[in-house]
Amino acid sequence: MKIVDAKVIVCCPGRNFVTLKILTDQGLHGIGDATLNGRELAVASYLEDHVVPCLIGRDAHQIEDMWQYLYRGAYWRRGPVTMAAIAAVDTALWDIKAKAAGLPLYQLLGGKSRTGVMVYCHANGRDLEETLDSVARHREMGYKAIRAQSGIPGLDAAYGVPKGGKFYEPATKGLPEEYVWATEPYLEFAPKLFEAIRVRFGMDFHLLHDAHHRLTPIEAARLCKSLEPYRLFWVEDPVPAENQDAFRIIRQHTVTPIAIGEVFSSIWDCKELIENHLIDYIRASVVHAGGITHLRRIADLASLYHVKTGCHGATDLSPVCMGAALHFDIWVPNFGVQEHMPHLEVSESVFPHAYSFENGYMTPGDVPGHGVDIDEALAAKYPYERAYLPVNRKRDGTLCDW
Ligand code: KDG
Ligand code: MG
Repeated sequence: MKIVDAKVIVCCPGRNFVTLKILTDQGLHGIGDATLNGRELAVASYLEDHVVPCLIGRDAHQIEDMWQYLYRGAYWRRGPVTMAAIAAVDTALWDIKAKAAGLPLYQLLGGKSRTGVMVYCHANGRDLEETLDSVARHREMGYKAIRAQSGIPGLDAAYGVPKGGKFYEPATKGLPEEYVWATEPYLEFAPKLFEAIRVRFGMDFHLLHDAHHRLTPIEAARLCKSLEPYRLFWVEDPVPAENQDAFRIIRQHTVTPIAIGEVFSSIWDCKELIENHLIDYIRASVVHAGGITHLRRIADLASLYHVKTGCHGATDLSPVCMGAALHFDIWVPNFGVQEHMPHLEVSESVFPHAYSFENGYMTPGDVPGHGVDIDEALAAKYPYERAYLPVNRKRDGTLCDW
């Protein structure tokens, strides 16, 4: 089955998405997500200018060879732009292969290991009371796992908290917004938040929290230790992951499970963390870690060390990524949890999909392929709009991690 065309579709139905559509001589097409939040056009150009010309005429069934060709053949390996582009090709080819077989994608991976994919939602509020209300609402919706983020007394902005009662969306249109961050009030407030949640709602559901790369190792150790009584499912991204020895310090102080990896683009980013038992969950995603082919390799390594998966699933990962992730999740033996941040209705209308949510679990659906498509005519009505993630400064103006 030959690839006859491939196009890169950039659209902004509520937020920016980059989608690769591969067409074959047998009339089948497949799509893959290539969205890199705030740097979308870099991946679009990488695909359009450098990858698409190499795809035409090649056999759409040769997924592994194509992956190696794009990874090794580039010479310049890894990195978020390259790996998102490879991921898009890989996801589209898995979609095509599954459609050709007349099977849902998870069947090609080895079938279902579970009946549903436990997903965690985002409960958030501008203060403790609003966050408690949000936890209550999400429990009523059936979620078994809830990530809680709250506004912090003394700070105007905190990660994961929407502004003006709107839906939380990290990127904003125009140039990057600048926020002020201080670690001290956060470390004081976080245990109070989780104590209040456990006192009001009890212990029989999973609680998660994202520190979003903002702490030093010893601060992260303090946070995780202070949260131990509230039995978190995980604390995510306690420190940035460039210096991975930092995780040893956290481990020496606490038994709170650690999750990391949404910014990772390959197995080499997490190899040492996994092999040294420094993390409990790996958050690499289909779109940012080289597609199904590479994510499967990461999960297999992780399984040797009791590390489970917890794929990133914020709204900047398109419904195409969500669909592919759910096929991966329902198969992967060492599954932990999947992040679920529902897309805006307008985004969903551009990407019709077969996946669904019920009572805390999601399922990928049973249509051939990964079950997500793109309505190109509708997508064309929402052209790209420049948008960036925010940046953070300390109170004295020093730039720090967002
Ligand atoms: O583009 C960045 C977002 O995907 C990220 O900030 C979301 O940290 C995030 C999460 O855990 O979903
Ligand atoms: Mg995160």
